[in-house]
Amino acid sequence: MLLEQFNGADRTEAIARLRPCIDVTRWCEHLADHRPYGSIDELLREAGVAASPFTGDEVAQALSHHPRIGERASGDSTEATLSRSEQAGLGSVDDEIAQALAEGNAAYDARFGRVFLIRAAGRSPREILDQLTARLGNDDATEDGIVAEQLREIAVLRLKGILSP
Ligand code: 2AL
Repeated sequence: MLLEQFNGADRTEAIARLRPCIDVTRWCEHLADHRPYGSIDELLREAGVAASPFTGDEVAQALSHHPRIGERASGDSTEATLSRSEQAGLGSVDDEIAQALAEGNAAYDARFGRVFLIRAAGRSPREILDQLTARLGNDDATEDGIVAEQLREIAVLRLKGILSP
């Protein structure tokens, strides 16, 4: 979808286009209601503004859509396609890293009671594993801040992808 089309779409359509970036209604509505945008950069800036901060409930809602690191999203929704592309580098990791990621995911879930989330695009499996291991040592408040930031990064990257010609 081009920026012009996004600017001209009716509100419901614009919100539907944004939803696969992150399922936070307030964020989608904010971006739809601040149209028109003069450039993609302007839209991306506004996306950051609307994401700062996400509330705890918004984070929980958004996390429910993210498959675990190392798990391929199924289906052909926009959201699943984006997730598979972000996690493409994890498709052929060696057994040792795959096993360590699975164990790390389980440990994170036990420690924080939610899915471990990281912006996977642009990161190697080793870097993701190292971050997972390091973040297990965080206190709750630090980790809450990191998760919100990772969600923001994923949403902004997806938005960029959706609106690139
Ligand atoms: C994901 C995902 O699906 N895409 C991404 O960047 N990170 N999942 C996750 N648990 O971090």
